[in-house]
Amino acid sequence: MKTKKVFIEIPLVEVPSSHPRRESLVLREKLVNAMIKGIVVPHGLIAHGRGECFDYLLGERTQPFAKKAIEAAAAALILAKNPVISVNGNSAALAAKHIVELAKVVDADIEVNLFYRTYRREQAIAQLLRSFGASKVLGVGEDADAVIPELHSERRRVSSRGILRADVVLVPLEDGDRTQALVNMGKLVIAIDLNPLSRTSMSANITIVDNVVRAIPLLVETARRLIKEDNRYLRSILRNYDNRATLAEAINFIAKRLVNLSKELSSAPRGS
Ligand code: PTJ
Repeated sequence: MKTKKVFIEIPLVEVPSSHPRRESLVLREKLVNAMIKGIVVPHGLIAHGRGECFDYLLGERTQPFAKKAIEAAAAALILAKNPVISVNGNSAALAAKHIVELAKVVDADIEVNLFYRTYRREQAIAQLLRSFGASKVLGVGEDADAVIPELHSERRRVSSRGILRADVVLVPLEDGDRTQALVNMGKLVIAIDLNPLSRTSMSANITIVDNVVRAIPLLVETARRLIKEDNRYLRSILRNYDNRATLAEAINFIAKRLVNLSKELSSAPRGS
């Protein structure tokens, strides 16, 4: 991929502890810092802004439909023969520590897979994951030796030891094309996407409509709990899971929340 070097002056700010939107601003700073380190691309900041908007609509909480999807996702990852967690710039910047933890709990491989792929970014992301204890990171350099059929973006390049042979793939912050291509290859795809209307959300087998910063730690906790259960119970969780119903619940939640908020506003006394 051709690259362009630019000089951008980025003011570094300390988010005040009293700021009412502190958590959200801290996440922005994390992403900007990760961009300075070459982990996140500028396009990733735009993607985050889209996510922020949906997170606002979801009340910035893990809602019951997301908890249900997290339970199904944990069951699928535990039951999988070759589970792989696909990592891009944004998910590494926001959740590297918990991605490594999850990989250990469910015995999954971690693979770097980038839309805007450069060797330098692959290495920076792998290095970050290693700093949190990842012993093996696939998809870096020559290791991305295979290709996903039907795909034209850089996301098509995968490891034959990882995503190519995986039966279950977790894709936090993904694009719709690759999700569909992975599903077409017969893999069970788990997506984490704040937008229940995105093509990724619609194409995945299990969609966790939540922020990766909340969903991945909860996935770790849920996997730790479910790993003690027998396979029959785990398979029954998967059998009873309906992704279309989950997405419908998420959309319904947003719709109802907006109606309720507008009712509250119109019934409040003027000037309040
Ligand atoms: O690191 P790279 O090169 O692989 O590039 C990654 C980006 C994110 C730039 C690339 O995948 C991209 O362009 O993504 P999109 O198509 O903008 O999609 C991002 C989706 O993730 C949107 O549907 C957002 O709502 C959602 N999203 C953004 N931030 C979060 C999120 N979902 C969960 N948690 C978030 N923090």
